[in-house]
Amino acid sequence: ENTESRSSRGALIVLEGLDRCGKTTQSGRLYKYLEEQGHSVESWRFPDRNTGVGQMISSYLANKSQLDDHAIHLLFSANRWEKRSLMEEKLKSGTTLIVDRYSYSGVAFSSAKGLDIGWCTAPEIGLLAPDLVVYLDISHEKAAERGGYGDERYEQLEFQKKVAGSYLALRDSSWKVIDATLSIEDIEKKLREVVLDCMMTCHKGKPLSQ
Ligand code: T5A
Ligand code: NA
Repeated sequence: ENTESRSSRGALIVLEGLDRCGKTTQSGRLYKYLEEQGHSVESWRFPDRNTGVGQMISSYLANKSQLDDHAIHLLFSANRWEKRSLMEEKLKSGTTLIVDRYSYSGVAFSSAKGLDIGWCTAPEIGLLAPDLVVYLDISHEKAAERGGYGDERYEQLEFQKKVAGSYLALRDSSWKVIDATLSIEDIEKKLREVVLDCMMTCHKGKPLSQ
């Protein structure tokens, strides 16, 4: 029984990028594809606006409340912590999770405000480590042209430029970078390739880590 659960765990797949890079579009398509292929899969996103903490975040993003930069950073992190045990349960029971934003968003957006990177990273320690991070790469100028930014707090050209710089500093060789200016179908195809590859590695028994 042990061996079975070990060899059939799901993969933790994270999509990252600037606002409007296409994460929601691609998560939806990937979810549909994997489900049709018969995989056990769920589509998640952070912030998860459905929890109590998530509602505070949502109100802050909509400029309906003000919070100190450190306080909102910790709320974003708490929002991931409140989902951690469910996340572990799902992965161990064999469900693959496609997650739209995770810890890297937390660090990239807060450090773009000038907060210390070490301070930003500390509350993320102990959360589950992604098996795959896919960065949908687009310039802040091109992203801004898409459907226009709404009223949310971070949807501003100058700020997104800083966020792009933070992501660049965080990126490592394990990230898969996909050109987010390609057609939706081309991105989808590339995404499937890296995801199926990652799922295979997890099936073969790659341990879940923190
Ligand atoms: N945040 C988040 C933090 O500060 N700390 C944290 O810890 C976390 C988790 C909310 C904000 O919170 C910040 C980051 C964010 O600023 P959110 O609710 O996920 O995060 O909001 P966004 O990520 O900004 O969501 P968006 O909907 O703006 O962007 P998506 O999901 O990346 O893009 P998507 O798929 O909705 O597409 C945007 C538009 O582009 C078109 C789509 O049709 C749509 O109109 N599009 C394309 N057009 C041309 N070519 C393509 N390939 C296209 N793909 C999509
Ligand atoms: Na989104």
